[in-house]
Amino acid sequence: MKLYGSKTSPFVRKIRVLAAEFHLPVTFIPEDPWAKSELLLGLNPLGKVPVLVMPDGQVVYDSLAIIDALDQSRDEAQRMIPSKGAKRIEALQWHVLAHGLIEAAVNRLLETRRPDDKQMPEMMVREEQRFARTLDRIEHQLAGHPVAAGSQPGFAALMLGVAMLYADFRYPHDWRATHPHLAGLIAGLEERPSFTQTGPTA
Ligand SMILES: N[C@@H](CCC(=O)N[C@@H](CS)C(=O)NCC(=O)O)C(=O)O
Repeated sequence: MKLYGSKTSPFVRKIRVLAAEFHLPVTFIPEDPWAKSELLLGLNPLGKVPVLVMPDGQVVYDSLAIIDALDQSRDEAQRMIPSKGAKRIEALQWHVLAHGLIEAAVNRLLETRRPDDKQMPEMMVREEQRFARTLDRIEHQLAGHPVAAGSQPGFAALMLGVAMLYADFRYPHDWRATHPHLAGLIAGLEERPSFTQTGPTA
């Protein structure tokens, strides 16, 4: 399978990390989504990465759809997202929280990149508040309900790891001191090959 994406995109990194952790046969092909190449627009009219091309040529875009496609290619017992029931909802909700953190950090970054006279500080504050609220909720949930303990980090830990390491990269602030359960959950992930091989400067 071929995965088109940029090294700095956290949406792409979600897929690369999962592919490495779960030994999925995914080949990474660099593609700058801002250049809007004919290739990218032909694959995905939204002009965004990640895009996955499956062995039979089927094209999948949007990171969650890609995660689902990869998951469906595995035995049911090995799935990252259980196929039904409360556990499925729980896994998807963890994904939503991690993905929402990424979106907030990306939106904040894009606002900082607009020309000075076009920036809207209230938009940055809005994203920072969204980020902070979500972190607090995650910390609260982890305090009462630890996820993915053990030597093999689970889906929630990996997705939150991608989100928080992206924050360290593009929105650095001291969230660890105030969110120790989250800090503990993702501690050490950055040393795993799935993370060292997929970082923005790897
Ligand atoms: N919901 C999409 C978001 C993907 C996305 O926004 N990717 C960014 C890269 S970080 C992109 O391609 N941006 C180009 C653009 O917005 O034109 C997903 O989860 O895959």
